[in-house]
Amino acid sequence: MSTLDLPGYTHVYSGKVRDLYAPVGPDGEVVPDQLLLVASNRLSAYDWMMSPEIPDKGAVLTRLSLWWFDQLSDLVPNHVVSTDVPEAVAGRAVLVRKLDMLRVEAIARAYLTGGGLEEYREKGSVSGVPLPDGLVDGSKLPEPVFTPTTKAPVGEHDLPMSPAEVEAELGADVAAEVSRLTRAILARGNEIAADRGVVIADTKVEFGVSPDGSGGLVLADEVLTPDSSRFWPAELWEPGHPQPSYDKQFVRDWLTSSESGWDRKAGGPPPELPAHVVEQTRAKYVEAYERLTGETF
Ligand code: PZK
Repeated sequence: MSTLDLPGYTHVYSGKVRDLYAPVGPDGEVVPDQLLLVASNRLSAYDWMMSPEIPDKGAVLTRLSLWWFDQLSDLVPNHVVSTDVPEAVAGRAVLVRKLDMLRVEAIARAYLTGGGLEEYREKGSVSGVPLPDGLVDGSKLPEPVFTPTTKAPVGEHDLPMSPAEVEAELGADVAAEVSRLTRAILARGNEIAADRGVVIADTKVEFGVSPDGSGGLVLADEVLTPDSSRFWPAELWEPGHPQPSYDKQFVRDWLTSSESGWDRKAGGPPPELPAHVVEQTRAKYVEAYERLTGETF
């Protein structure tokens, strides 16, 4: 993975699709209260990193996240400090307040699919919330449900957390606030997206608190992007079967078609994406941005 040489910053950590850098002060000391969050153009599908990268993906996600932080600012404060960042990452990086991150993946679901659907089929409930009979893949839930998971290390999969486990980790008061805010963020997201032809099935958000212990929860990371959420084109929403993913569908469809020649079950890496798949995927990210914000990318 390419760690960039950014003037005034030192690399601290890389995830699958994002990189963290720490600012370095004039004395050469790391600035302790800020981080540079860089969104890459990397894309993963079926747990593999694709090659080549998707041009502009990092910039689309960064701009979308910044736009959502504004839309949500009356609900929750956020970690954004500045978008004045080094030239090499202009448009796809944000300087943020360094927080103590909660050790819980805060997920809310407004529609039933994926792991939530499996749990519903087994138990008739999701994360302890009883649901009506007769729901199918893609059904809209009566209201958003909080379905937290653990934060697994890179390469491992997150596991569902029970309400008791979340309370043990965060305390009852913070746990209740994380649940309330996560559901409110998804509800607000869907109020806005509904007018613009996008369904936000579910989303994962991350909260932190100031290291000095002052103040309440702060919304961090990226928010309501195609990487942190399931976006569905509203005109194609039809409960009863898996919905096409807004962003990765061209990649998944090509990888599983005879054209790619890839045998997913054989365990080997996927082939290079052809230019037309890269371009169609870029176009879907841009379309999601433009539909939601009403702005040209
Ligand atoms: C923080 N991540 C996610 C994983 C990345 C980013 N404001 C903050 N303060 C402290 N830590 C984080 C944040 C934020 N946002 C975010 N991990 C820690 C993450 C992998 C790569 F670039």
